[in-house]
Amino acid sequence: MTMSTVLLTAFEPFGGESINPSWQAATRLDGVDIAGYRVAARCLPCTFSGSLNALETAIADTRPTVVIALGQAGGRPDITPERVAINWNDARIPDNAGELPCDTPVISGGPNAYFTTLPIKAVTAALQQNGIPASISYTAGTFVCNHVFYGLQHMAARYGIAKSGFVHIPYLPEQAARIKGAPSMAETTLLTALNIIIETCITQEHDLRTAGGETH
Ligand code: PCA
Repeated sequence: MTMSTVLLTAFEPFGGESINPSWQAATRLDGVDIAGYRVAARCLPCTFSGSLNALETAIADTRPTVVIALGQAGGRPDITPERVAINWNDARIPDNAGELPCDTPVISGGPNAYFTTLPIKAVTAALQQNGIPASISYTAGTFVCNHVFYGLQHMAARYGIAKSGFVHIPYLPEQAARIKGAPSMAETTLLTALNIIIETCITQEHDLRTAGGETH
């Protein structure tokens, strides 16, 4: 019997950085088995025009049951599983192809938004219980990460993906060292976190119903 696959996507560096923590961590899990699943890690270009084609190719190649897309959220202090992807592109900085879309849809005619189908409250609780700072985020921004998250949710049903979503991660210490006051998370902690995230997404059938959310 062939093993089911968890596809872990991450991004190449962008915005003048020379590394992206999402790929630094994800690449180390390529080919690893977690909770009876095989992890396939793929790096996506940080471009509006190329990221969704690359994602679709990765999905077609690996035929995953679960897809967890990762990206860098520089300035966030903790790991943030995302709740919602919106059908909106609005770039503050050029992407890696120099594109700067302003107020365009990710997919013309698509629904305004998609929710994650990952058990993000269970993921957040599991991370916290293991001493790793985490909180749910209610915006993945309007740059390439949101673009990929929206596109992923849009294609999930077509490819028989049971659970999919997006998780933002902080800077690595070597990135934060160049920006006064910037928070960061060590790569070893990130790797522990990714193992917990993957295992929880595989094993948790229904999300927890615990109080959370934001008041502002
Ligand atoms: N973070 C960016 C795009 C690529 C990445 O890692 C974002 O949050 O949109």
